[in-house]
Amino acid sequence: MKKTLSILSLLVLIASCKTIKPDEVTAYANGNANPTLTMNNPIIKDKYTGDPAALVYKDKVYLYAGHDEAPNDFNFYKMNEWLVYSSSDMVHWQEHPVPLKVTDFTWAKSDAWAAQVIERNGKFYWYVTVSHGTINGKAIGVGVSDSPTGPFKDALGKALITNDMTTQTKIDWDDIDPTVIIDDDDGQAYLFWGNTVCHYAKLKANMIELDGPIQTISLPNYTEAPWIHKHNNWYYLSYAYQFPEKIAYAMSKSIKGPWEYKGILNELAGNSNTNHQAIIDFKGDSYFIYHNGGTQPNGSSFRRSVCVDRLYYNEDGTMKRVIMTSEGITQ
Ligand code: FUB
Repeated sequence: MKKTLSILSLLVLIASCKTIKPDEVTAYANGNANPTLTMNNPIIKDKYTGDPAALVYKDKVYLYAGHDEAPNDFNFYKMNEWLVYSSSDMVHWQEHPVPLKVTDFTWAKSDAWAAQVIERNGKFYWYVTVSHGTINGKAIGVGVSDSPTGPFKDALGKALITNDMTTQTKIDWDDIDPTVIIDDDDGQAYLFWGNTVCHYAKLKANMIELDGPIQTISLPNYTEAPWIHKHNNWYYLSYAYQFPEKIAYAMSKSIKGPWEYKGILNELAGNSNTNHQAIIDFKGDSYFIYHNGGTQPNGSSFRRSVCVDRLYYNEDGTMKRVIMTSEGITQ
């Protein structure tokens, strides 16, 4: 009798159990009554995108990225053009027509690598990495437009930076990854760039000529992808650290340094040996924009996807370690 009761209780228990699908298990486990999870990362789901840079202009954010076009069986970068998206809320992104390609620079031969756009006096300057057609190595060119969404054209008709202008390292891909800032203290513009060596130089007010010598900054385990930004009177120089890359950063009270190393800001990004960050403030919040290789099933170091997460500062101006999420920015 006792045995029959136990079997009956077991049958009642099984009958009352709801079948929960894996997604729902995750949602319920997070205390979320709604089984539909919002996955806003990556923010662009129909194309592979890498090397994000962002510009806050008026009441929008413009996101610029390289288009990763490598076929699934090709294990290196295949990048011919840059893309632009805009958003008013960091959640919804609008794609604009392709604004710039390597072929817009007649002196360049390939490789739409990392780039950044800045506005000055109503014009938009896009500093881009490409491979030079006749001078061995990577080079930096400048595109210009009257609109943040382009179309952009070559502002100079030649490269701004070529490999033969920097001699600290023998590699021919050290002149990549430009980042640019106009110091709001005095209006002086600066260009930072480099792989292995972090270079910087002043730019003239016309934004298409250097204004003085190329200088270097020593940073621990510097690899590439510098991003220069200012927040509450501190200058921040974040960069890709080691390889595979984490993102680390240094701070200074002057754009000319000295730079004080502050540690790791972001850990390795999933399934990508690069991480490439952009950092902005927008409508009172701070954001960390980066790429990973997390798109399934073919995402990788050469088929990357741009993601956004929140960035937080401590009282002393240091930045808290970024927490990369699948949810991304939800409101
Ligand atoms: O996208 C090509 C290169 O990969 C970039 O220039 C680097 O920063 C790394 O993200």
